[in-house]
Amino acid sequence: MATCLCLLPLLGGCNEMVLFNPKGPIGESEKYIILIAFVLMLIIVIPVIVMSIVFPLKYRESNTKAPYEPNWSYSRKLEIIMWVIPFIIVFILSAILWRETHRLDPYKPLESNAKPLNVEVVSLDWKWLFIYPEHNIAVVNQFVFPEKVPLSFKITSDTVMTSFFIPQLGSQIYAMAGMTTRLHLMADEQGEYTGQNQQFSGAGFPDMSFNAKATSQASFDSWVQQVRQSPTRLDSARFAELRKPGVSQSVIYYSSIEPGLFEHIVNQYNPMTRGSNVMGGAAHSGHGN
Ligand SMILES: [Cu+2]
Repeated sequence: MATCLCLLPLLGGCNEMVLFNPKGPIGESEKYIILIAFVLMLIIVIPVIVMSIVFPLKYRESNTKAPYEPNWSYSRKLEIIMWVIPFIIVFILSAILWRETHRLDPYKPLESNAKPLNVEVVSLDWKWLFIYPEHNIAVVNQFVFPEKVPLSFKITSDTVMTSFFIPQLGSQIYAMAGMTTRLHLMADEQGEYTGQNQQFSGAGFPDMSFNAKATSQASFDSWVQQVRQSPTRLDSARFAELRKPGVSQSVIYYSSIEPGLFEHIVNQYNPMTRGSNVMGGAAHSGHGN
């Protein structure tokens, strides 16, 4: 219990308590879970702290006024308190966690009247690639999206296992080679939020963060047009270059992408589909597979 208390301020990261400043419905619900678990645990923690100070003081050898009962061994009343209260707390915590875990299932689409934005995320050494399949564009280390629109992520890794996390939007999820994980988030307001890798992945790990920018729908549309002006197309040769280990100091825009790129990245790790050759032979020269 004491450990939980000590860790609580750390949950928000180094400087700001970002988990307590959520900007979307998922993050908001998760803040509520942290707080209610914290308060429920205080029901045990506070009396224990008080008793561990009061008991030694009151029953010290020099205090002759305190009752001295060397043969005392059992109290039904105390046993009931010591078992029933923790039982009730564990029961309430379990019920809340059961309900919220299912309600906040990262694979479950969010309820909204707005049409979701599909985003494919690829974790690389040591940068994040964001593919917007509906817009046929891709961006490295920057994730721009409209506010109040549900985000439907498909996430994979083209390197070791990493963890995709935008703390102010909530719910981190692992990115794994050869697999696709899903995540659904939404931002309730415009703003710039930090996105990061939460799982150590080698030398460039500290630089593996990105800017997640929630804008108005109009700003998003003009941003898409801006990305389309980029002279660079993400074809298989460029992707082979991009996936080489290294930190990307700047944001990279790709005006168009090789069709089926995300599926190809996932499938290259699957022995059954590795030969399917979605992108053509050129890609494989860069993969070493
Ligand atoms: Cu390949």
